[in-house]
Amino acid sequence: MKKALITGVTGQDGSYLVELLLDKGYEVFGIKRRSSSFNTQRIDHIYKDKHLGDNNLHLIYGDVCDSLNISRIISEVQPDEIYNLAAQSHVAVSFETPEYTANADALGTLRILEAIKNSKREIKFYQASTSELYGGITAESLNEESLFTPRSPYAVAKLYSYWITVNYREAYNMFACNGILFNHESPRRGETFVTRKVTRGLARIFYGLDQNLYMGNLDASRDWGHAKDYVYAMWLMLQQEKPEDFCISTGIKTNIRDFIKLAASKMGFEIEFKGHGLEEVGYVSNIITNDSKLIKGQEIIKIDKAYFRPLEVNELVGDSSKAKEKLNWSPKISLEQICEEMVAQDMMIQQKLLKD
Ligand code: NAP
Ligand code: F7E
Repeated sequence: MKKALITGVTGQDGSYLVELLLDKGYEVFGIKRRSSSFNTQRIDHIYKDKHLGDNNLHLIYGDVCDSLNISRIISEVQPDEIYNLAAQSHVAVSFETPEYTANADALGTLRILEAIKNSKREIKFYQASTSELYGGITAESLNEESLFTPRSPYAVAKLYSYWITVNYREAYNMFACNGILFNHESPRRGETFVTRKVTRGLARIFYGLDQNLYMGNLDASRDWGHAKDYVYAMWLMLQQEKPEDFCISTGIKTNIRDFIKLAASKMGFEIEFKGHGLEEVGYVSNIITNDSKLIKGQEIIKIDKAYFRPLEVNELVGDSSKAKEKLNWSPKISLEQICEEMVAQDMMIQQKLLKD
């Protein structure tokens, strides 16, 4: 039985990766942070109480900012594969907490690579690199050869991790890969990332729990895929003959305004936008469903400059030809399906809150 160690196991991607690896017969060890409140909601459905029966998922307390802890876990677990997903992953938050972001997102990776090197074992390593590395580049589609021009403390920290992964691969002949993943979403996405903020926020307005949803830059565009498809690409990268870096994306870009319209349509109403800049509003232009508290003409989307970033990445769209050719990977789940799944879950959660 292969052993995998996942940092960031309590996050969106960690939870899907655990499901995939257990399904493939792995014994999985997940590093979770000590927290004063429960932080395992995304994996509670998988994690069984050890006292209740067999269990191939083990959770260990740890933090990528603590090198002694990371070295001890790696030497005790002796994994075949390590997936480094732990990060302060919010771009806007990285402007507020740049030092912590660098510690976790840059030095965290170094700590793991050093522990692998010192273990003298052949451990395959996956690094969660990101399309944010491209930052300011405007290109039709970005691939493994495109320039990196990071535009946030998050992206700069991830740039260090990208290169230190390449460096350990070349210097110490380690099996270490970067997955340069474009945005990927799901019902398990954190509530402050834009897609989930929209599906959750519109569901609350739909049921009359909130009146408005305040947003930032609606002109930005992203290339959104499903987290489930993307964790499969992570696993594929570590099953290759030789370690390489891969871009993972859908090749389709959508702007924030259009995602809002799509989410509304999945709830049974339509939104139009009027006005410009901070004065722009999104209003209910048509209501198809009978179940909502919405009123035609109601102005529900407003702009708050607090959600603008000191530097924006205006658009990102990827080219995954290499992954298609070498990994035989392509995305299976469309943005329509992702949005539908997210909307269904958020409507259910908000409706339940209303009843409680
Ligand atoms: P996420 O939901 O924010 O999960 C991040 C995980 O990292 C959480 O489990 C979090 O623990 C953990 N973590 C944070 N700081 C830590 C620390 N110091 N030590 C140990 N664990 C720590 O992120 P995600 O969307 O699953 O993304 C997974 C990885 O891929 C991240 O590295 C992210 O930067 C990268 N990435 C994401 C995307 C995307 O679109 N989702 C695209 C490209 C790259 P808590 O639960 O305790 O907070
Ligand atoms: O923003 C704009 C915002 O926070 C997307 C992380 O997983 O993907 C993610 O980073 C866009 C940006 O994701 C709001 O300005 C407008 O242009 O959902 P996001 P992100 O910054 O692209 C990459 C690949 C990662 O690696 C990261 O870890 O949406 N936007 N209004 C807004 N964004 C937020 N969050 N909130 C708003 O109100």
